[in-house]
Amino acid sequence: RRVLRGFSFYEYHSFPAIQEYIDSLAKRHPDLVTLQNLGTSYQGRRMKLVKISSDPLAGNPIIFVDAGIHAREWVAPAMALYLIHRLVNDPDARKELDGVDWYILPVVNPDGYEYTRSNRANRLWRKTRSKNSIFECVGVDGNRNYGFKWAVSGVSKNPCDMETYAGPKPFSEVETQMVRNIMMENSKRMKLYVSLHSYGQYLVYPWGYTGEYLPKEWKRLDSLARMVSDAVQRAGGQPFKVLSAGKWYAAAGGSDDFAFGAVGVPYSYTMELTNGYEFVFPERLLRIVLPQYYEGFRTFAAQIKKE
Ligand code: ING
Ligand code: ZN
Repeated sequence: RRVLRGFSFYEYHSFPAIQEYIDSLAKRHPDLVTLQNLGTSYQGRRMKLVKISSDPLAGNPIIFVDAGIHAREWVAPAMALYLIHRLVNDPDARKELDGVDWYILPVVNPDGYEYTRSNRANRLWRKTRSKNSIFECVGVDGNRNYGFKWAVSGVSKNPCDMETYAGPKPFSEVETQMVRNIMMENSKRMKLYVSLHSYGQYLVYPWGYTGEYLPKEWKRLDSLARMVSDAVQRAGGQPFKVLSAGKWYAAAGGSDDFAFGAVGVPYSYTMELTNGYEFVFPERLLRIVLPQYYEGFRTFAAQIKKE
């Protein structure tokens, strides 16, 4: 109880504090919130998938949201937590909950996240914290590590690259394996996947691995994204730039391409939150932008229900 009351959504929290909040929330709302243990990160942090459902036996369509695959993009986990909070605590959220199950993984890369919190010199770390068996260098770019068109474009093969090292093989990282397993185990019901990143205010859809062509379903991907962008704008936020990821810059091994191309999730996006502050988005502005983005998620839910 004390944890729930004291928790502010307009601050950046440590991974243990986030876990404590989630545990308390599930205890407080056992009818609505269940946690699925996913195992541990490379460094041994326990990871849990938050499932929010008003009718878990109904076989509702699933909206899967993850955040924090990139360590330094702190606004993404903050958004995921805020989304959880609104869905559970907002009486108005009945509309978003009836007929849709929400699966939310707020911090995909907790080892990297804690590393960026450990001191200022590490604030801009992006990758995981796994050790390469041959080289001294640490970490893999989780969003180049998924097993669809792995490493065909926009990646580094050098483990010492700080940004886009794709890993020694697809799904080399235990954290991307967890996300893959969530998708595969729920592939029939999963209708929408959103991966939260920062920055730039982009809402991009497959393909990421190429800018040469689009999936044949690109129009429905594009039009849902524009509806979401409009909703955020109506709430006072900046509109998203909507296009395919690969037309922005081609990069293979991303989670949204895997969800769409390998798992068959019909709507799959990467959402790049915030504009103008790069990776260090000021805490004091969270109370402005998170409610604006929430309106975008309401639109996602409303449209997925219509499908
Ligand atoms: N941007 C994404 C990245 O992983 C992206 C952009 C999305 C690339 C989807 C490929 C596929 O580089 C950030 N900010 O991480
Ligand atoms: Zn990112």
